[in-house]
Amino acid sequence: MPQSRPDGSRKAKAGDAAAAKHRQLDAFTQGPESHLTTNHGVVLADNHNSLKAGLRGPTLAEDFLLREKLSHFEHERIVERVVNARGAGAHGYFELTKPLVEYTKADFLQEVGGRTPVFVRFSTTTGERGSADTVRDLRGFAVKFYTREGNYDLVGASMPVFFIQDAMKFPDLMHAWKAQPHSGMPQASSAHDTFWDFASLMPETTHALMWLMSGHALPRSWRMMAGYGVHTFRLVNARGEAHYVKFHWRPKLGRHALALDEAQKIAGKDPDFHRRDLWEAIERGDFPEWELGLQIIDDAKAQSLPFDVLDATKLVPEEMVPVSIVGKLVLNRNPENFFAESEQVAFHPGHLVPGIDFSNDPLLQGRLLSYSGAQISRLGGPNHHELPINRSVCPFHNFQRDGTGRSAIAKGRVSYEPNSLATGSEYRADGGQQGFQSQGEKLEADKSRRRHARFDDHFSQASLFWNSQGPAEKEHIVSAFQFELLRVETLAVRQRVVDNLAHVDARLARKVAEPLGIDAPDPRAAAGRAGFREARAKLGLESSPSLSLEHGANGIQTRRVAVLVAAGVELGAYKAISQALHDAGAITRIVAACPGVVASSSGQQVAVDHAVQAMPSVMFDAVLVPGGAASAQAMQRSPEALQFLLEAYRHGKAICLIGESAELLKPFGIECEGQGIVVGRNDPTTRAQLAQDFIAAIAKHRHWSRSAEEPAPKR
Ligand code: HDE
Repeated sequence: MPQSRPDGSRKAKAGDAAAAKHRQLDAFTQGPESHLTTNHGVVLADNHNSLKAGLRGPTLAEDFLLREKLSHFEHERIVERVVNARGAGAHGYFELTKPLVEYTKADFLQEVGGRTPVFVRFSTTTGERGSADTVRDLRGFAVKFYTREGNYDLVGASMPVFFIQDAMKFPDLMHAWKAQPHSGMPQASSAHDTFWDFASLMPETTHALMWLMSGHALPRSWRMMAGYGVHTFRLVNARGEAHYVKFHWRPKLGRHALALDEAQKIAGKDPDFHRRDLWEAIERGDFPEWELGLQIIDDAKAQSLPFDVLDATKLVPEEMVPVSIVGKLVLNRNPENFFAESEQVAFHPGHLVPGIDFSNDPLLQGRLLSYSGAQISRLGGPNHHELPINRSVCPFHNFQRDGTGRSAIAKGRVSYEPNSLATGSEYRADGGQQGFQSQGEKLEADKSRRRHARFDDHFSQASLFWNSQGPAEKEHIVSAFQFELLRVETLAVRQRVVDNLAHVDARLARKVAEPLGIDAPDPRAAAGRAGFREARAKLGLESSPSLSLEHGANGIQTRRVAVLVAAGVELGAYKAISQALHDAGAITRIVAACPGVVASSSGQQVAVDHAVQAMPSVMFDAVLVPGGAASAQAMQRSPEALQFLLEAYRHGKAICLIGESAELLKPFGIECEGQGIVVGRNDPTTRAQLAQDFIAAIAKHRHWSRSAEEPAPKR
């Protein structure tokens, strides 16, 4: 494997920088060759037969070729991440659209149009490496910026708040959330006793629980998921002035959720749903994009907020501090190798560059102490910064030395500082202006293991979140709590959860409690338990619209539309609508009972993209059923086709029924007009309108107002 030389330069123009990481990685890539060798370059004469004593005799211990191959195989797994094990990543760039000179001296945030190469890894939090993508979970959204001043990692998440306030509780939270230690179950799920036992005894989790029980925890795609820095960080400008900052990633395609039933079915049909979606979008050239938004908060503003900006269980409502858009993130290149890149990438909230600093958030402070250890046990030693995916694009130099996996060959006899025998340079720059400067802060305090009283409010923002949800979102949250708590066997745990919820909203708590076989929620019982705090901040806000997924409209770009056909399908209207869908950026796929071709009503051969069984409705965002008497009749007789349609209906998807196919849902008592169902005739004069109506229905993403009950045939 060739050794790379860091080819990024501190002097390179900002616009050139995006290519620097690609060039660096390319120096390490290895394509297939015409012959095989050992790991030491010796050509293999035979890669099929081990060395044996005679044709039928035992294998000889001297077979070093077999030994090398088996030994490498035995060791080719590494420890998975203790959390966020399940994930995948992609390369891209960050481009600044608004200069931030006033707030930060970070080089990559100075020049508008400047591009910085990035690697982004998305993950679930709790599941193991082989678990499914679409489970209900908080997701990781980790961005490594390869800046000219070194690597900067923004190791964020898909929700703006976390479950706990202090790092001391993180191992407990994760132990309670992950599989139970005695049985190793359940996988990638919060729906079990230990999670809710812990959560119910820690009322500070309540706000994050509301997010976890909402559609925010079931993203349709990573490309349609927001990201947040979660903690409050600090930007520091060249004059040494600091502002608090909150980071937001806003997906260009909007934020969209799956239905719970759909997410669960996808987990079985295609556990790789999210990573496949990202991979395929990038391969198609539909490069996912997010805006970077900042909430910049000066000290006085921070003091005036009715909560503490150092508390990671709180967000800063946009009504209090607006989000200003300063850049965009584009992912445009899939990794060459999953293991070398997505698995070996090593993030750390302490990877900072001059101009960005952390805050005293006690959860973030704990993270600073944690990530290196995880990387060392995962990647086998202290030299993981030398792995190609982790290398900075600017040179690195210090006198650290040796250790497992060291690949740099440091020249000379000096590995200490100060010294006069290396270059003769004076490395001491005490108090100098170069390099990373920790933000000065006057601290005079007694050591203590207590929390500030401003951390005591556990419910006001949970109520704000609840009040900001639309009716369908509220139903989602209620049924999510019910689903999870019905799986909790210990009734006392169920009771504690609803008692806590009574401090969020009395109706929410009552609704959740209905099927649980417990007493009515009792806020006073919650108030009597350890961990409960009386404090409740006055937010002065009834609701905050941006907390709802219904907030903001987006087009139908990259939405997957199934075109359900059978022999005798009428193509006229279909062709016009399909063209309109493509023009709006959607992707259509012909789905039929069997692979191959289907003959249309005019005898045309229609190529089938997928058989119904291989590509169920949960793989699509909408369904179009063209007309044709024979086609509609065939579907009426096909349980698979009807199941496809009914499932799409139940998951709230836009459905367009043309001509005779308009009859398909009627036997199930489904009103075939409105609520995302568009019905039209096979009539050339109405096709354009039909297409527009269907597009508008898809753009709404889901029509949650439909009954969630399983439609059944009506007699
Ligand atoms: Fe992490 N976290 N975390 N975390 N975290 C890890 O680092 C940890 C926290 C997050 O794609 C680990 O390399 C502690 C909050 C992401 O590779 C580990 C605490 C948030 C990723 C670790 C937190 C995160 C990790 C596991 C509380 C949202 C995956 C292996 C003090 C902002 C990054 C590893 C990737 C990974 C520790 C809290 C996000 C064990 C101790 C809050 C996205 O070091």
